[in-house]
Amino acid sequence: MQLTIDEDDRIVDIRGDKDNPITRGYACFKGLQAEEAHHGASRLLHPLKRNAAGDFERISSEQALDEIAARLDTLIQQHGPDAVGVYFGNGSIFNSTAVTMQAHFLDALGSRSRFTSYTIDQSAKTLSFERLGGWAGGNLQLDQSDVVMLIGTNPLLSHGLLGFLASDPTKRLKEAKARGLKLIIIDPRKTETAHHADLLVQPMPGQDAAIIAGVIRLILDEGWEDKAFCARYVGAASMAELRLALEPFDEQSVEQRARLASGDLRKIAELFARDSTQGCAYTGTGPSMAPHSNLMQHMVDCLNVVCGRFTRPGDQVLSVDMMTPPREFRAEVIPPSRASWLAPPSRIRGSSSIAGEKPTATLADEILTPGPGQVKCLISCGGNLANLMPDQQKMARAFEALHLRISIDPYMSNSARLADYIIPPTMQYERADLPVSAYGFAFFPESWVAYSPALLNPPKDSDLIEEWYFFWALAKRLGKTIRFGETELDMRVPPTTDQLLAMRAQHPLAPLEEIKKTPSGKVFHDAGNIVLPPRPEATATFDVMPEDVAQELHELAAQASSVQGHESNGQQFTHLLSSRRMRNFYNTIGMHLPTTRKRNPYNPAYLNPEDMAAYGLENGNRIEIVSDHARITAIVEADAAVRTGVVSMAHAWGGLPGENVDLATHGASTNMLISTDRDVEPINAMPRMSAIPVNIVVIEKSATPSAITGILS
Ligand SMILES: Nc1nc2c(c(=O)[nH]1)N[C@H]1C(S)=C(S)[C@@H](COP(=O)(O)OP(=O)(O)OC[C@H]3O[C@@H](n4cnc5c(=O)[nH]c(N)nc54)[C@H](O)[C@@H]3O)O[C@H]1N2
Ligand SMILES: Nc1nc2c(c(=O)[nH]1)N[C@H]1C(S)=C(S)[C@@H](COP(=O)(O)OP(=O)(O)OC[C@H]3O[C@@H](n4cnc5c(=O)[nH]c(N)nc54)[C@H](O)[C@@H]3O)O[C@H]1N2
Ligand SMILES: [Mo]
Repeated sequence: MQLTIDEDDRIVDIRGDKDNPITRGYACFKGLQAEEAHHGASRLLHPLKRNAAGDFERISSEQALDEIAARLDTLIQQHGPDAVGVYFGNGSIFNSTAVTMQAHFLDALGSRSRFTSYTIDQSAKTLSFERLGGWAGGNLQLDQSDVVMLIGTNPLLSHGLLGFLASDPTKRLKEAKARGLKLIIIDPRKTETAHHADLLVQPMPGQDAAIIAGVIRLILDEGWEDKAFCARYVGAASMAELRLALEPFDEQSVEQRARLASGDLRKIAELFARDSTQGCAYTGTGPSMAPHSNLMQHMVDCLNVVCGRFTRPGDQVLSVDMMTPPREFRAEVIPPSRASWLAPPSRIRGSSSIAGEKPTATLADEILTPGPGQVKCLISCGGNLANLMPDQQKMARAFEALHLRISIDPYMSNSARLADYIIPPTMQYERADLPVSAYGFAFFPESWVAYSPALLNPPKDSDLIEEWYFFWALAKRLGKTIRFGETELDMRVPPTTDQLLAMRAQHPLAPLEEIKKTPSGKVFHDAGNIVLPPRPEATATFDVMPEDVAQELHELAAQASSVQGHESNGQQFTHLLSSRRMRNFYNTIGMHLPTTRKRNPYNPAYLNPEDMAAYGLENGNRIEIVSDHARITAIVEADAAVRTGVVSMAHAWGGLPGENVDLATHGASTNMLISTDRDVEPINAMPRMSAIPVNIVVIEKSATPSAITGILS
């Protein structure tokens, strides 16, 4: 970004940086709100502590740290280190010093109570990688693809297809289409991205595992798979097991259960496998939040395997993570590790830990369930689980049960409102940073890295700390030593942010001093990565149909849905509620900015006009949405892009459970409708957050919607 800053350290203009090779000057609406985000009246500028009367009063940050450390010390002595839990959410997940420090803080304490937004997002991807195996040759980029299939992701709005269509997505997609790229979209809603599709298929949500199973079956029956790749990297016996398990997923029964038009499945298989040679299928949050998400991801990854959609020896790896040490890219299978299956089961519903993290959907139960490991203190950094956690009612009880609640947040979020201490941090342009990086994953379409310096001083008379400092300063007070990556930190004198960033910059071509030389960031074309042939000893193959996957497919086939309605826990429902995101917010980020809120005062329940008519509804009318768990009131809006039978509605709205907030200015929370006790996936405990069976109860019909349209215009 390019900022114009006045002499009072205030942003007066902000725009995309045309010299940045990744964004090429593109910036989204949310990023352009930085002026209000940094200088607006809703920002918290001092730490707050809840007093005996239950009100917040100011406290200095060092005093707050002293008091919190004393409370933690007692809790750890009484209950052990697992009593201290951290939830690390989206407000902080891209802060490269904080994300590392919080993890090493928990290491230093010896606490296993680590939770992040990842496990309530798309952890199915990790599980599928562990069951099926992965590819050591690096990812195909858009420029290397002649087809792309997007299943339940809307990157032109969400920028959520990381590493692929995240930065400047619309132009990148248009350029690829002009080159001849074919785009297939599977989504119950004709999304912004779907306007560019060559083939759009609009099934009921929650049917993707069956749809892709059917597509693979068709491909195998027609012989459109990559036979040489399958022979070398899967094996004949495994291919036969795969085909056998797919037997129930014939075209007709899949199209019927997903409510697709006859011939849709064949069109997908033809365009993806028969008429194209390179390019993958990708998934997003839609299907990863619907039932059978782990199976769904396995089937999608399996589709890419049987079609051999991977880099080959001699191909260039266009995107390398320039913050992690270099590695070789080889045309080999990374064998299935089953790490999450082998990890000791959690005490909650036998779920596992995923990459060392406990599933976030089990956090409320980890707080409410007595016994060893019970979480008594929750440090929430950049998270807002009072809104974002499915089964919001249970999460509210969990907040109440906690002995100590800390929110590191620049705003009075619903979670911060429940805290004992609120610690507001310095924000984006007040601290130095590097791009997001996680080992082995390239988040950008090219081998790019950039350093962004602290450009603003924090507001005058404020008392703000950097997020990493909170964790370092607590560890120091508790007498613990933090290892930051490979480096043991001096616990007497705090490091500088730049020192920490230098420790994060681990690629020999891109040490921090080198990165700093190019303010818009640098693409390392000389990272020199050509995919190498496999080593002779690398004989691992993809495990396309392990026993548990076959069993899950078998169970899925047995659940052929009735054409009439949707059954859930013994009750019948007419519609399925489908997840989606809103353009101007990032979950609850942006909710505290009055100009953004004025544009979107609430989250509508979008219905197809045919469904609206069937219920006699007009825009602005109120309905009740009833699930097998709870009921919420929502305001309807017609959207022809949504298929019939579906309610498409964003999460992250509404007040706290029991609070009587005005629907027209606060919206409604879909997380009230979701149970985390049942209908959860094994291993990662993902709740049913999309394809939720619901009924619609009209409570206000064709009333004049003037009050509401008034706000909208
Ligand atoms: N503007 C904006 N951008 C965001 C966010 C935001 O809140 N607002 N959130 C950020 C976050 S946290 C994330 S994880 C990413 C997510 O990025 P995406 O995964 O791209 O998220 P969505 O835009 O919600 O797209 C999900 C799509 O799935 C569809 N869908 C719902 N259920 C199903 C289903 O069962 N099957 C299929 N096939 N489709 C289904 C929905 O109609 C929707 O179009 O976006 C990030 N970016
Ligand atoms: N029903 C339903 N539930 C969902 C989802 C869904 O699609 N449907 N999506 C899920 C997904 S994909 C995700 S990722 C989670 C997200 O869940 P969370 O990460 O808990 O939610 P966010 O709203 O992104 O929380 C961001 C918080 O960070 C604060 N913040 C903003 N800037 C900063 C900063 O610079 N520093 C700090 N410390 N804080 C900051 C904001 O004020 C806000 O309170 O929600 C999940 N929950
Ligand atoms: Mo997310």
